[in-house]
Amino acid sequence: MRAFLLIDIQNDFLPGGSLAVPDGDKVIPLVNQLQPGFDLVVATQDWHPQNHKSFASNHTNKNAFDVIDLNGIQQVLWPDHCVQNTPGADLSEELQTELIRTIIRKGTNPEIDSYSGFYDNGHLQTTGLADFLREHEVQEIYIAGLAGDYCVYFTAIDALEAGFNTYLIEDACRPLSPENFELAKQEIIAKGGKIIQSQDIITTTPTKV
Ligand code: VGL
Ligand code: ZN
Repeated sequence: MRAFLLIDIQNDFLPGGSLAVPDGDKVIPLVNQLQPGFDLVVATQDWHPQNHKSFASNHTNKNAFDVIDLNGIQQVLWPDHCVQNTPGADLSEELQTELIRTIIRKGTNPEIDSYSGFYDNGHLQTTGLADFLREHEVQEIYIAGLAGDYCVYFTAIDALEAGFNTYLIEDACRPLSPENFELAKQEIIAKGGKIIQSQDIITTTPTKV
């Protein structure tokens, strides 16, 4: 079975949001078009309490994008984003949701960030996503969404480590930093993942002769 993971397609990561990914909205028509081609569609949702320690606002004398040590793990400090039950945390209204089987919420523990859809950044706690996918006999995972160099990247690495055949749909992702996304893609390839384009999986109807 082939699963499609839609990573954090939420208002705060879209143009006008508090942690907007450049051209983040461009992925939406593509992922909408791709969804019916999969056996299972799962979405993730960054879902932080207001006191989350990945927010610069919860530290004194720190700015957004500073890097700190948070409980032994390097942590980039972000602007407040995807606060639980706020419009910024909602999935985009442009995103088709009828085919989404389940939504994995992550980043709820204020003491640790959670980029991957599978685990927090310390790999201390699972979200249950790997078990859910295995229960549905998923072997192939296709990943798209935001941000390409953070949550998409960490989800892909964990998918590979969990033993799934992993495909990153490059044109259905957008990164915060193109340079970091290049490095991320190289690491995904080095770990056995594949970088593909949406064209590679859209099954085109044969044209009439
Ligand atoms: C993300 C930074 C902080 C992401 C989430 O979805 O890539 N990035 N929280
Ligand atoms: Zn976050």
